[in-house]
Amino acid sequence: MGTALRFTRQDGHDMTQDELKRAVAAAAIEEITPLLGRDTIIGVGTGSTANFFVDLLAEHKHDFLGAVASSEATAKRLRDHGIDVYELNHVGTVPVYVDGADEIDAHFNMIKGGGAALTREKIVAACAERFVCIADASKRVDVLGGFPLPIEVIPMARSYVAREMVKLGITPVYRDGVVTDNGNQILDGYECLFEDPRAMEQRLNNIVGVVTNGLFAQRGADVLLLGTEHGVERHT
Ligand code: ABF
Repeated sequence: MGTALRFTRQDGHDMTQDELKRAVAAAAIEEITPLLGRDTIIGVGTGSTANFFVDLLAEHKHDFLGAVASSEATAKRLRDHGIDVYELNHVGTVPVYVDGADEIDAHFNMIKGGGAALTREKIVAACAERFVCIADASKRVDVLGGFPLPIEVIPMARSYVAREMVKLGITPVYRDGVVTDNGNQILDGYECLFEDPRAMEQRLNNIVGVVTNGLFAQRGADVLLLGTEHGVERHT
């Protein structure tokens, strides 16, 4: 069910994508505020939408203990704001993980990893009691696959994984020059729509040499805060 929260631009102009991202980030702050406390450690994602969230979160930094980050870039941004960053192994579970997506469907399955942080994103998501996805309306799709599917691979397995992707009907393209925070490489999968993302996520996981694929279906989002020109819609 969706409910529209506040916020429309009054001057008659269409909102920019950045304004939509900032709006959903602000809505995410409202969403997590009841969870904040002296001992609370929250999970924080990666990307430009997550960056807006981090910047707004900084205004509340005295209301919670710290954060677990899904990338080195986010860890740095958090620290630059004076927010303590904890290692996930020392934390266990987090009550909430807030992150963006490249695409999200009506069942809250997502494609993530355009920023190459998919593995750590999937790990933090797995340890989160609640996943809050923040996205502007351009990310909402009927079927996943318009955005190329990122797959993190062990470098020596890159060609093998690429051949296995072709067998599954996915066209692989090596993201040249990108090294993930884990020292691995990225193949982007084109020309395939994912009618059954959960099954495909499993199939891709079974390819030797795949570290993580960017389908987030087995553990999708629990809440979607979607920025539209009419306001932020909250979907659960
Ligand atoms: C992360 O940031 C990724 O999973 C996804 O690739 C990306 C979305 O980026 P942005 O918020 O910049 O559109 O959430």
